[in-house]
Amino acid sequence: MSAMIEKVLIANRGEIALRILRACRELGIKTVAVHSEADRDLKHVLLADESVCIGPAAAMQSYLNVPALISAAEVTDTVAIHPGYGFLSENADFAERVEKSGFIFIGPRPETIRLMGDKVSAIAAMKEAGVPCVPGSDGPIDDNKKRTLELAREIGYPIMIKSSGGGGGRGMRVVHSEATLLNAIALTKAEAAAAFNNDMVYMEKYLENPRHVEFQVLADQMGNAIHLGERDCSMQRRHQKVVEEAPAPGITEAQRREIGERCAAACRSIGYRGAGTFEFLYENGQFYFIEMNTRVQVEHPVTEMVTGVDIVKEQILIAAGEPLRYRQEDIQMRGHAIECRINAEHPETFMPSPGKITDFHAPGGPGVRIETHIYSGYTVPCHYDSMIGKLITHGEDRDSAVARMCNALRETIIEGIHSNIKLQRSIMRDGAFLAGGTNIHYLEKMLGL
Ligand code: MV4
Repeated sequence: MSAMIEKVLIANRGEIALRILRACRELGIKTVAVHSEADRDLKHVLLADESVCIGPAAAMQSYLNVPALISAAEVTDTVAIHPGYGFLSENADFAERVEKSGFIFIGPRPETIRLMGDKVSAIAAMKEAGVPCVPGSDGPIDDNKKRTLELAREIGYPIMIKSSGGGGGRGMRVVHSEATLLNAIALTKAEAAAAFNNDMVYMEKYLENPRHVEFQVLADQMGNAIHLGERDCSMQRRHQKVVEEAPAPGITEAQRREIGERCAAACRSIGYRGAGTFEFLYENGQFYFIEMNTRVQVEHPVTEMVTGVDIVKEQILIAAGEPLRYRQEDIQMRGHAIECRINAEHPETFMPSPGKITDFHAPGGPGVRIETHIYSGYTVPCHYDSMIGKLITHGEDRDSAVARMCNALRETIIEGIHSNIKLQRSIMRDGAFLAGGTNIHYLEKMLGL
């Protein structure tokens, strides 16, 4: 048994900060909350053993302020820093600064974050490790225009141009024919240079109607790695996931074992550490790797509900140097889980709807889980993401998880601000959603966009 981490600094806010605080409490670890001037009333700040104000409301001056975070860790005698998701969670320079300052970064090694942050190097590493990828340029597009046109013809149109420094939907362009290819590459390169300070771009076959299916992995520091099955996150609008579920409808146990084992093997081959997610496009029964996320994800609870594994606790135990507590054969998927993201947003315009929550009533009952930091009287600040919580239900099968979600959404009362609860209720009653297996374009079509 390695020395347990005595104190964790939570370098995040909102529901995930509360989720991390709860995992620390279960492990008997002291917590330090850091918060901006706009976030003094966050629930996890009130619950933490210690709290430090790290700067003004603007994220650039608080949650993204590396010197302020390192100082907060120093003055509180912090042992480890949990970055949550968003903010600095996938910033290799931050992870490096954390480690160079003598703290444990609860996440992968900085070099791994850097490898996966660069999509060209991530795809090369995954292809080498035996993970199936999208047919494409297998590297950056160079100045050889003749070779580029040949390559595109071999891949076949439509083609997608992607920025190596992008990801998550930023810096990409679809090309339908040879006539517009070189111009599209030049435009994407110029945008990438401006947005990511990196003009490297690559090509992939454009998949027209895929689903977004992702695999959760855990890897310890002794070289053990397992997968926790997959999630379907196809229900999205403008690259913002709206509903997630586990398992993905229609995926067979054989496919899960095959792709999951390839992801776990890839983790072993690159010396991955911590929790991670392999993102795939799934079309016509085939999986195509597109990106890897090196953080805990918003939608991790659906995997927790079907596997019984506490992913955030495992992240902390792995960072403490513990060996994985599960072998692959210990992992069984039980039933079905669905997550509805709850956003403070206008139902028609999807514009953020910050303000004071005058009344809040949480749902409950068997198989109902809520992850939120809101309470009656809490004011949602305008400075951050509009997601204020997540409703997760679990049932013995998909229909029962959906039925529990319908009930939970009906019971939920949030007064004083607008929310997307009505939208979530309409998704839960939608025929195509109920049938399962809708693709990444479905929600936008359903909304008439
Ligand atoms: C693609 C694609 C189709 N073909 N790549 C968008 C986010 C980024 N992670 C990758 N994305 C896509 N890559 C190929 N070769 C379609 C998308 C895509 C998408 C992917 C997942 C979830 C939602 C999406 C919405 C639009 C486009």
